[in-house]
Amino acid sequence: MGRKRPQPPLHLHHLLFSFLFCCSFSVLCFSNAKNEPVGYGYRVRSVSFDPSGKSLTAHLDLIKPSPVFGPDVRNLNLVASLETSDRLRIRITDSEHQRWEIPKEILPRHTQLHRRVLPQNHPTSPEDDHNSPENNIVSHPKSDLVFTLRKTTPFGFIVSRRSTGDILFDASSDISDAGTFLVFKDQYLQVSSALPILRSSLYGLGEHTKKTFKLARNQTLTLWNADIGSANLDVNLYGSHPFYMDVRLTDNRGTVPMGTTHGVLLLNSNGMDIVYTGDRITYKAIGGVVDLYFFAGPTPEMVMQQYTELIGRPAPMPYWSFGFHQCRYGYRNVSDVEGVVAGYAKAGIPLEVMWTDIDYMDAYKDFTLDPINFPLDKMKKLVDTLHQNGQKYVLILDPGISVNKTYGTYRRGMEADIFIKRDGIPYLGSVWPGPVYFPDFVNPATEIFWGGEIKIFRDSLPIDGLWLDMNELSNFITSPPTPLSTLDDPPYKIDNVGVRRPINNNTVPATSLHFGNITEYNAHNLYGLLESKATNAALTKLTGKRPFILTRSTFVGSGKYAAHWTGDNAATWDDLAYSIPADICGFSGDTNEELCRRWVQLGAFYPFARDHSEKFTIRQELYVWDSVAATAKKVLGLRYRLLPYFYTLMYEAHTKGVPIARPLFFSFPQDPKTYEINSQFLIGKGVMVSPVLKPGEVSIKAYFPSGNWFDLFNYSNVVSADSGKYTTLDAPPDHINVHVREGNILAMQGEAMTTKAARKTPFQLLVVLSSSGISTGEVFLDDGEEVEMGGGGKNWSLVKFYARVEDKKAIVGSKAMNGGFALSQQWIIDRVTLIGFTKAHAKRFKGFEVNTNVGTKTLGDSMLKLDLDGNRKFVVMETQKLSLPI
Ligand code: MIG
Repeated sequence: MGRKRPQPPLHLHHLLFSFLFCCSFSVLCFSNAKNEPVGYGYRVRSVSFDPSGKSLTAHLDLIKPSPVFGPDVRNLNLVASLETSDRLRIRITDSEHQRWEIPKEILPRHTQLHRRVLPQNHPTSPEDDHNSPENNIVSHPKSDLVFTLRKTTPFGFIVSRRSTGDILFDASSDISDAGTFLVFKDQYLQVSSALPILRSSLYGLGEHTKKTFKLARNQTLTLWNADIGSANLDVNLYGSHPFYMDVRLTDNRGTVPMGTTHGVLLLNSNGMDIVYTGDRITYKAIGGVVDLYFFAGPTPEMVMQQYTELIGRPAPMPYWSFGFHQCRYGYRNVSDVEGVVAGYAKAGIPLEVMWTDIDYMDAYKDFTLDPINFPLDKMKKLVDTLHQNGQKYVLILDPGISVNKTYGTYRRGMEADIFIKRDGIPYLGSVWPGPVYFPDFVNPATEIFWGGEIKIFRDSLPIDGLWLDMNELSNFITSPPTPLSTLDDPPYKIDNVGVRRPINNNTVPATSLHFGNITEYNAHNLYGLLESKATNAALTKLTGKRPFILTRSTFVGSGKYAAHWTGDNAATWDDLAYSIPADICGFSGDTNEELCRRWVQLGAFYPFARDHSEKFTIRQELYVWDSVAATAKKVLGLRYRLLPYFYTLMYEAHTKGVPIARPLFFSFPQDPKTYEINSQFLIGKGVMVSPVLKPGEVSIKAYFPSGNWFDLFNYSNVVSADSGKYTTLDAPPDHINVHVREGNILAMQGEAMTTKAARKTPFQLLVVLSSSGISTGEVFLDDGEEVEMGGGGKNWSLVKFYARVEDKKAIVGSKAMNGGFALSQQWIIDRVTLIGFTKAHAKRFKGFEVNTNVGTKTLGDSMLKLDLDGNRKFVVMETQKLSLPI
C-alpha cells in the first residue's frame, strides 16, 4: 500500500506523515518481501439467527495460519446484533477460549434504555432473507443500520444504511498487500474497512495533538496512554479513544443527504495502531477482541447522543468550575499563593479557583503538606479565606505512593494489599517522591483505601476538588522486560511515541498484575479511568456534593467521572492553535505578553479556563502585564455574563452527550466548508469564537456558516452570510471576535468577581431574531453543586425560551420544566434585548428602520409582547422586574 501511494507535496508535516507511514509498514513490508500476508482470513462454517431477527451468530474457521505476529486463533464466533434502533454491535471472539475484554464493572455498557429498543418479531421485509447462499442479513424496519455477512472465501461483512444504501463499513474485500481484512491472533487483531475517499471525513481517534480537526490522510494513530507532552504533534498522548465520527458528502446520485454522519467505536483497551489512508481504515490491536459499535446518527449531535448512551454521559461539573482558575507548578509557599490571590483582587480580574501543584507536598508524598512552606495552619487559613470570598481551592494528586515505612498512606496501602504487583510483590516504580508503589484501581479494595486517604486529608483541609496527574501511568524508570515474555515484548510493535518504542517505556511493565490476575498489558489504558472513578466516588461520598476532578489520563467513558485538560502544552503560538482546552498562556517555556493576551482572549471561552505554567518559567498570572489584565477583564467579563449559557450546555452535555465546545460541522453538517475549519469553534449551537492565533496579527479571516451573525460584544456589527462565506474581521490587540447566530436566545447574567456573586445578578435575555421563523434558547438552573444534575429531586428548572415576530409584535415567551424552583429562587429578568430585525421583518412595520432594535413592551400572561410600531434606534428594554420563567 505504501508503495502505491502517490507522492505527497513537500510540506514539513507531510514529510512527517510519510515517515510515520513507512515506519508503520516496515513489518508488513518485510512479510510482503517473503510474500507472506499477515493473515489469510476465515470462512463461514455455520450461521444461526436469534428468533427475533435482531442478531445472528456466525461460526468462522481459519483458512490457513500465517507465520507473522504469533499463532492465529482457529475458530471464531461473530455476533452481529441491533442493540437499539440506532446501534449495531459486531463482536468477534475466540469460540474456544475466553479472552480479555473490558469488564462491565469497569465500563458499564448502558443497554437498558427502553425507548429505542427494537420490538421483537418484526414483520419480515424483503432484505430479511436470512437464507441466501451468498449473504446473511441482520436488519429491522425501525433501524437504519443493516449488517450483511458475506459468505465468500474469505468471508466478509458490510454495514450499510437502509435509507440510502450508503456503505458505512466495508470489511468485505481483500487488501492485497496487507493480509485480509480480519486477522485474529492472540496478540494481533486486524480489522479493516474500505472508505469512500472522496466522500468521507473522519474526526476523533484521540488523544493526539493534531494540526487539523479533520484527520489527514496517510497517518498512523497510535493509542497507548503515555506521559508525552501534548506539545508533541501526532504521537500517542495521555488518553485512548478508539472512536471516530464519519461525516459524509452526498453521493453521485444525491441519495445521501449532505453531512450524513455515523460513529464507529472499537471497544478495545489494548495498545493499537490505527492506519488511516483516506480510502481505508485499519485497526491493529495487540490483544482483546473485536468489539465494534456503529452509531446511526444521522447528525453529529445524534451520534454523540448514541455514543454516550452506551459509554456514559459527561459528569456534571459544579457551577463554580466554569469560573476562572489559576495554577502554577513552582509556587514557593503559602504566601506566594496568597500573593497571587491578592494580585487578582487588586487588578479586578475574576479569580474563582486557586490551585497548587506538587509543591505543597512534603517530599512529594500524596496526602501530606510541606511543614515549612505549606504548613497546615497557614493552609487552613488560606482555604478559609478563599471560601469566605466565595472562592475555591484545588490540589494535585499523583498515583504513586512513596515507599516509606514511616508514611501512613504507604503502611495502610500495604496492609490493604492494594498495589500493582509483578512477580508476586508490589511493582517498584519511581516518580517524584522517588521509589513508589502504584495503587491498583482494578481492585475494589483500592477505592476504599483511596477514599480513606482522601477523607483523612480532607478532614484537615477542606479542599474543593482534586487534580489527577501522572496516571498513564507515568514512571521515571523503565524496568527490564521479563525474558522471553511476549507481554513485555509483543510480536507486533505499536508505534509508541512515533518511534515504536517498547510499550513498557516509562510506565508499569506489561507483565505486572492487577486484581484478578488482569495484566497491565490489557488494563494499561484503563488506569486514568479507574482512578477518576474511585476519586469521584470518594469525593461524592465525603462532600455530598458534585465533585470536581480533573484528570490527565482518560479512556472511553472517563467523562462520566472527571474533566480533562490537554496536559503539557507549550507557550508557543502553535500550541495556542492546537489548544482547546489547554493551559492558558501555555505550560512549558516562557510565554510573553502578546501570546498570553491572545491566549486569555481564547481561553475565556474554553469550557475549562485555567492559567497554568511550569516551574522555572516566567510568571504569567493575568495581572502581570497591563495589557493582559485589561483584556482579561473584558473577555472574562463576557464569560461571566455567559455563565448561565455555559452551565446550560453542561446540562446538555450531561443529558445528551453533546460537548460544550464543538467544531463548526456539528451545527452545520450540511455545509462541507465547515469540515475543514480548525481555527474557530462553537460554544453550543449559537456562539462562535474566532481567535487570533498568530503574532502581530490585527485582523483575521473567519468563516461564517449561512445566516446572520452578531458581534457578542457589540450587537450592531453584523456578518450576513447567505450561503456561508469567509470574512475578514478586525481583531485589534485587545479584542477577540465572538459572534452569536440568528435564531438564538441567550440567557445571560451580570459580571462579577466570583460565580457566586454573578449568580445573584438579574438575568438579561438576548434575543437574536431569526430571519425566518422562531428563535430558541434555554437556561438550566439549580444550586450548582447537587450531586445529580436535573435529577429526581426536582430542585431545578429548565426554562425554554422562544421568540417570533408576528403581526406588529415580537413575542418572547417561555415554557418551564419545574418552573417552581426558579420562582422560589426569585430570579428575575431585568432586561430583554432584541436584535436581528431584517428587511423581511421591517416590511411589516411601517416606518420601521432596518437594523434598529426593539420597542416598548406589554406583559401578557406568559408572554412578553413587544410593540414594534415605533421608529427607534438601538433600544433595550429596561423592564420592570420580570420573574423567571416569564
Ligand atoms: O512530571 O506536577 O501535566 O500540569 O504541573 C511533570 C507537575 C508532572 C505534569 C502535569 C503538569 C504539572 C506537572 N506534572
